[in-house]
Amino acid sequence: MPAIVVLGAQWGDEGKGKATDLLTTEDSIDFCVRTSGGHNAGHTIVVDGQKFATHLLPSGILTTDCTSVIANGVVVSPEALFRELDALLERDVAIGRLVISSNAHVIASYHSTIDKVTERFLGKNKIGTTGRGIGPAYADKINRVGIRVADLFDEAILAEKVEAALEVKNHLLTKVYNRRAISVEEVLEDLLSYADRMKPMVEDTSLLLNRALDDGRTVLFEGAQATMLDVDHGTYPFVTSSSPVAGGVSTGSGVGPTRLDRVIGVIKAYTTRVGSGPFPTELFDEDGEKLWRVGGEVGVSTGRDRRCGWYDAVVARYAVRVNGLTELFMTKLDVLSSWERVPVCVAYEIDGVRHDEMPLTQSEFHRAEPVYEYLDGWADDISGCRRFEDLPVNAQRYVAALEEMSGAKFWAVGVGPGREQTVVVN
Ligand code: 2SA
Ligand code: GDP
Ligand code: MG
Repeated sequence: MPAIVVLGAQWGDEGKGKATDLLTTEDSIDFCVRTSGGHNAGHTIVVDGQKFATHLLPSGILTTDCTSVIANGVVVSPEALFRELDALLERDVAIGRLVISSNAHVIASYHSTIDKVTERFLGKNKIGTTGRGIGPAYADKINRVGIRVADLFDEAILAEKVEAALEVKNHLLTKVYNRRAISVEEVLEDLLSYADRMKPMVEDTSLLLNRALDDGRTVLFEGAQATMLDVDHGTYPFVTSSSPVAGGVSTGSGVGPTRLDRVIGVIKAYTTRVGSGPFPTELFDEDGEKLWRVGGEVGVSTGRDRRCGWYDAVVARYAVRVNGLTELFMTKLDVLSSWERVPVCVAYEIDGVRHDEMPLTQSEFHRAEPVYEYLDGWADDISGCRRFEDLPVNAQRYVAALEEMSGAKFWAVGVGPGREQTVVVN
């Protein structure tokens, strides 16, 4: 299977890093590609008990014979890029080759300033962004005042673009937000300081990846954020500013949709969400506290607590549909050990009407009440299980029931954070 997509089927932090890492080690992946988002992502990988977190870098960076690609759909903060690379090098980890698209957009310091200022201005209506400048950088891209990686290597063009980008921003910052203006010279100096180190990494990544596929190489597209955070298909406006769905892989990489062979959705055995926005199965009781505690549900990039709730099969079916998922990878089944009965949301009730699919409008979704089915739980610790048959019968039934409700086959189930703590289902 030459082109594989791994993406988030819920609100992020499903364990995409682990799924990618597993594929990278098992199937000898030649290229590991990020196609959307930026250093707002936080992917955790545990190898031989050692914990790694990647943010902007593809998880494949930890596999030496895999080329990691930051494709055109990503927004790149050069500062965050080198901070992350240097942190890995300081740990003496052997890393693979890194290639960056010349068309990827750049996050400059003013993007994160504007991100934070806007959130503060919104007050209780804030999105709960990661404050990394993601939204403002994508807004500039769409407004056609963005800076691309290629611009870093032409000082005159860069100066022109930074000046144009800051014209309106400085007006807003000084006149509306009561902040000091950002200096063009300071931004230029900062961006140019990364140019020499970045230049050898820059290529036409669409050409690179299409040629790789022509040659029968295996390419893994690693998702960041998730379906329900997608700017089109997610819980708008409580979303990120990119397209983490399968469609975004093509626009974000310049690899056409007909070339994608497997589209794997990563999904937790329950649900979590960071930031604001609707979340029908969210728990505010001791079950929610227990999921948070046992699951260790804290953001990898910002350290924010994740909101926790039960599995939502309506969200799962939606993710299967909008991404055309060929299979699902369920993580964190081990976290559910010890509940007598595990509720699973099979539909919503909105204004007294049952909805088996996502409602038409966001206002209805805000009012959605979960309709639960209760599945029998299991008490045994399953983190040592390595074959599906080794799981307690009720855990096997839980997986089978979720498979049936969600509308896609489970390829594998995670029973712990470690690379080896995985049970292949079929
Ligand atoms: P942004 O910063 O503009 O992308 O924020 C917009 C919304 O997208 C959500 N978002 C995320 N949700 C879960 N995980 C994310 N990454 C980190 C991680 C989270 C962290 O993987 O652990 O460390 O806090 C992520 N990135 C963006 C965000 O919460 C907003 O709802
Ligand atoms: P990502 O953003 O989708 O890559 O996910 P994160 O790394 O932000 O969050 C997933 C968390 O779950 C990480 O701490 C992983 O180590 C952990 N994890 C992944 N799979 C499993 C699993 O099957 N069981 C347990 N207990 N933890 C897991
Ligand atoms: Mg994450």
